[in-house]
Amino acid sequence: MKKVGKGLALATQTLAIDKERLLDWYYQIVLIRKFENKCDELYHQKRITGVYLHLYSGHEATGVGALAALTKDDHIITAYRDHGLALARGVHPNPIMAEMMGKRTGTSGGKGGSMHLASREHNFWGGYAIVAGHLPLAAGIALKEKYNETKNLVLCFMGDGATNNGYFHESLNLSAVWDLPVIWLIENNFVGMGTRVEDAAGQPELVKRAIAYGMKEGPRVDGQDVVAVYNAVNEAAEYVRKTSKPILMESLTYRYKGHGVSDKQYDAREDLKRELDEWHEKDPITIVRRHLTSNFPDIEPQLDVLDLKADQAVAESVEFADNSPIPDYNDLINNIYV
Ligand SMILES: Cc1ncc(C[n+]2csc(CCOP(=O)(O)OP(=O)(O)O)c2C)c(N)n1
Repeated sequence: MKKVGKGLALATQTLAIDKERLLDWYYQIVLIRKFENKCDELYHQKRITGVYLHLYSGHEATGVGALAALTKDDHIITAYRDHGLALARGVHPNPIMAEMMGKRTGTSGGKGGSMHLASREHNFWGGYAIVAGHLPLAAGIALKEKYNETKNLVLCFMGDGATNNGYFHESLNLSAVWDLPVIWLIENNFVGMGTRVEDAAGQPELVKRAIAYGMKEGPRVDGQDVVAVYNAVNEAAEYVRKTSKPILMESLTYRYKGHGVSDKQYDAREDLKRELDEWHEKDPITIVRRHLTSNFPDIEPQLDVLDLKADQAVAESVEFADNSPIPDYNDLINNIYV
């Protein structure tokens, strides 16, 4: 498996043959960034409501690179930082924005909101607010695929904070005992709410936990570089499909907007401001742009067009959500099992 840095050598070869793909990744990363910025704005205008709004800004390369390595029959499940992954999976921005604004046309009819995006037709199973609560579900979906003798796998994203929850132990252990086809992907942004990884984990190199479960230890990949992430997840997926065994891997990334958009840590702490500035220098957009401009010298105008296209998609999603009805009483009592 490739570690941070090494992936880039291979990445450059991939680039030369796949300009269109790289352009598509650029568009997706920019779309997620712009979508999240708009959500931030709408939240502060109280047009998106709810206790929290967790943005994927900063993590975009991890989501886009990882999902590009899957087939449409594979499954994705994640925690509450889920908007970017829904977009990267190809869910249309309109129903995502409508869900954010609690509208009937949203992915969950407006009843899930920001933390519970899901789309059955995309095998995108959410969107969970209970830290690590989705890990047993990932194992269950993988068990179903194994039982049906398919080659489909489950890609389960989680934050570093999830690795200290009992569900993590139970799910990873069982997946190793039962040889379940899961990629357990830790998005390590180095902090869970306000707790640093090194203050919460005896082994801060989280991927090493795999050893305890007799599971393959995957790479710690540079999560800011879409190509490195794609290559690493692609390789992990090949391993899982070939062996029907799980793998644990880690993507090193950073959340730009704090835990949620009301998080004021960055206003109060100079050290965090410096840390944030350092991560901005390794921004996913800068890196993917660099891949493109260094390989294709005349590409800039095409990137400008994609920027504009992303602006339009976001504006259209807000218009769609604004013009959508709110759920009515029947929607409220629908899908309730007694
Ligand atoms: C079981 C449980 N415990 C505590 C919380 C409160 N909580 C919400 S998010 C969070 C931090 C999780 O951090 P991490 O998994 O690293 O994800 P990140 O926010 O960094 O993406 C905590 C403790 C919760 N939602 N569920």
